[in-house]
Amino acid sequence: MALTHIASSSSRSIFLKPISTALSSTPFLRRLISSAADDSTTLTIETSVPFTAHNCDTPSRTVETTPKELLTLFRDMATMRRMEIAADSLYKAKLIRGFCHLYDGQEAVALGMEAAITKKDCIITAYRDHCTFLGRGGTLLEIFSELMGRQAGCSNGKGGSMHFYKKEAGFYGGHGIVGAQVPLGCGLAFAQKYSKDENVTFALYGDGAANQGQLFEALNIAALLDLPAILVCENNHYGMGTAEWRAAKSPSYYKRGDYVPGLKVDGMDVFAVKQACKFAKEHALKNGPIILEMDTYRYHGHSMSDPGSTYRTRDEISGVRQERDPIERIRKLIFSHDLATEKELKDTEKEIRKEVDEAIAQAKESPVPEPSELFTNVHVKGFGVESYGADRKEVRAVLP
Ligand SMILES: Cc1ncc(C[n+]2csc(CCOP(=O)(O)OP(=O)(O)O)c2C)c(N)n1
Ligand SMILES: [Mg+2]
Repeated sequence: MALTHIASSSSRSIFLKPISTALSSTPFLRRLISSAADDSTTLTIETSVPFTAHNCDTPSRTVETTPKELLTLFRDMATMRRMEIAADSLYKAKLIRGFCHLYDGQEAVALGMEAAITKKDCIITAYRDHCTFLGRGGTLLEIFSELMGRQAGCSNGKGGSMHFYKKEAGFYGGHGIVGAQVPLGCGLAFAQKYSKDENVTFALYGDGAANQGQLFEALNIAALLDLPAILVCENNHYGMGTAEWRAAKSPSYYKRGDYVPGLKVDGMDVFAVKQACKFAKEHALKNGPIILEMDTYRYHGHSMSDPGSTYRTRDEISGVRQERDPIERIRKLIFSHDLATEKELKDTEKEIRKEVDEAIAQAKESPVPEPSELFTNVHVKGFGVESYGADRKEVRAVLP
């Protein structure tokens, strides 16, 4: 790995920025400002492994970053990790009910993508959506409130774990039907192309969803119309308890678009993800759709009802933690560039834990939705002709 030398520790000036405005800067963080390299210092990092391409060039393995970005990525990733661990505990305490799918292990995908794009680009994903929402600027309070079904949640406590949205930041959910978000994402890309706004849509789906027919139908139309659609297959190697090799004749998901180019990316390396997403955005604006296969891993079971250890070995899970963990990779980079000490990063993690606990306490104060809310946001009352009555023979028309 090629790592550049940076300025001496006496000139360090780093501020570990919180992931969202919800996280306040604290005295401890101000102490971290005191470290090396101003923002203009450029660090050159090489991605963990080369990219593998299908019908396109490969992006360079050399990625530029700054001390500030490295430290911010550490903080943001550690926040995501802590948030998901806390959600696990809240679920076990029965404060979160229903479906709940955690993202720990996959954080580098959400953050690397975010680092390459703007909030005018759109993201749409499946039900494993907590960290994507945080990456788009959502707050811990909105997340924990939504998870616990409280009014302060991002969907007013009516959506729950699988239905997070932040339309003003280009986040279109949060979808429970496997694969359904991909055609919707292509629709968003259609709107972007139609309005000539030079933005793209990232539609994320899993290795299980990759075998669905609707994905290929949407891809065909997207390719015919050269839509700026980037299909991101988060290959965590399992669809519920089914290993990829049992479900897919070809698990080379980056090649599955046939006539659509694709890239295989180390999804545990946030800089590889960033580089690939930058490359894909440029490609999509010029040429139309592209597939990115992110090689990643989920530490938790599929959802909270799955212990996650019956269809894979504990050694496999601990092996990934030891060899490929996205947070540990950044921690090592920070040390090798002398940007923070072990203690400073540990203290940052402690501080994050406190922020998460405070958000949970605040979320618990938020009331559950009013009973009358049961009947809102279900259907939009539309215009048109409606038939009603026992035999549906009576007709009523509502004109605009
Ligand atoms: C149309 C449809 N079929 C089945 C399910 C049940 N189901 C939920 S998640 C899932 C597995 C999806 O795996 P993958 O696409 O790899 O995503 P991951 O959970 O690994 O992120 C299945 C079969 C569903 N929600 N929708
Ligand atoms: Mg999967």
